This record gives sequence, structure tokens and C-alpha cells, in this order.
Amino acid sequence: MRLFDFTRAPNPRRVRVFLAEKGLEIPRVPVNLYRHEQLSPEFLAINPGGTVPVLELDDGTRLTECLAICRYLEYLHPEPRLFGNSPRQEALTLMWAGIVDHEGLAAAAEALRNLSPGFRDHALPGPAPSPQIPALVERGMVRMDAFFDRIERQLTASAYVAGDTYTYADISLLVTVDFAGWVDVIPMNTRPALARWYQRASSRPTSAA
Ligand SMILES: N[C@@H](CCC(=O)N[C@@H](CS)C(=O)NCC(=O)O)C(=O)O
Repeated sequence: MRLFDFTRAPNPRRVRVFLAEKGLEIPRVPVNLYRHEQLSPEFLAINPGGTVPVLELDDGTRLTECLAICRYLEYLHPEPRLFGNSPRQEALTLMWAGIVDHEGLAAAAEALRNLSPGFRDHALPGPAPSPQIPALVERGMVRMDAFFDRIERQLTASAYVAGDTYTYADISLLVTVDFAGWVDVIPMNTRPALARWYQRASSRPTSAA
């Protein structure tokens, strides 16, 4: 197996934190997004979507989504459990992972990619040019606010995002909170339950991965 990775990007960090929690090492192939290596013909042949991470299996299968990569690795290395211990816990982990992805990480990406000069004509990933739409910066901010309010309610009722134990959904939330900082959103400042959770999640040694 090998993992196509870029150490500065949030999505590959989800896989790196997951690997660190499992105590696993996988050979890494760096893909420098700052130099647009993800848009080279060589990399597009590996992932036509032009994104990292990609986990390439020994038989040549390529997994291009964090969730698929991490769930696959959990099958190979079940302990420690990061998708729960029962059908119910796994369903809740997947549910919250989806909420974090679609309402949180996507909102932060919407704000950043439509704001930062580094994403000019590249507001969406992939090889096709995509112009920035300034109004989407504000919409991304509004979506993030609603998302973090929802998370605050959840973490007021529950120690971790999907229940009593740390799961893949917490890894995604940790990465999303840090990514929100790229557009100067610090959601813990006004949300005490999220602040307590962030203190615990970010002090795990694996958070530095
Ligand atoms: N849905 C994918 C998203 C992957 C993704 O968007 N990765 C970003 C880095 S955080 C990327 O490769 N962007 C390339 C680009 O913007 O051209 C996943 O879950 O892994």
C-alpha cells in the first residue's frame, strides 16, 4: 500500500491522525498542492478528481475518499475501534462523519476557496477551471456558524461527537475546527462544550500527525 499525501492539507490529515491512532505506518508519496502537482497528468491518472489523500492498495485499487480509506484500514486493523463497537455505534459514527463533512468541512472550504488568492480560478478541486464567487465566502461563514452551533448542542449532551468514545467523527471534527482557523473562525471562543472537547481532542499526541 502507499498513501498519496500533502502534509499541509486538511483531508490527508484526517488519514494521518487515524493512522497515528492505530499505530500504523504506510509509505507516503508527497503530492505538493502548492505546486499543483495534483493537476499533473501523472497524478490525474491516479485520481481523476485531482485530490489527496489517495490510498493505493497492493492490487492497484485506489481509494480517494478519507472515509473509505479509514473504514478499509479499520477492517484490516480493528483495534483501537474508531468506528465504534456495534452496528448502532458505527451508524452514529458514519452519520456524524457525514454531518461534519457536508456541513462543516465543506462550509470552511467554501469560504476559503472563494476568498484566498491561492484558489483563483480553482474554487473547486479538480482539473476544470472554476471561478471564485465572492458571495460564497459569506455563505460559507453562515453555514459554519450553524454547523458549530449544532456541534455545540451535540457535545453538550455527549462526551464525543458520536457518543462516549473517540471515533473517526472526532478526527474529522478536529481537522475541521483547525481548518476553520484558516478563515479566522475560532468556534471554541463562544461554545464552551466544543472548547472542552477541543482541549481533549487536540491534546491527544496523534493530533500532531
Ligand atoms: N472527499 C475527499 C476530499 C479530498 C480533498 O478535497 N482534498 C483536498 C486537500 S484537503 C485536495 O486534494 N485539493 C486539491 C485541489 O484543491 O486542487 C476526501 O474525503 O478525501
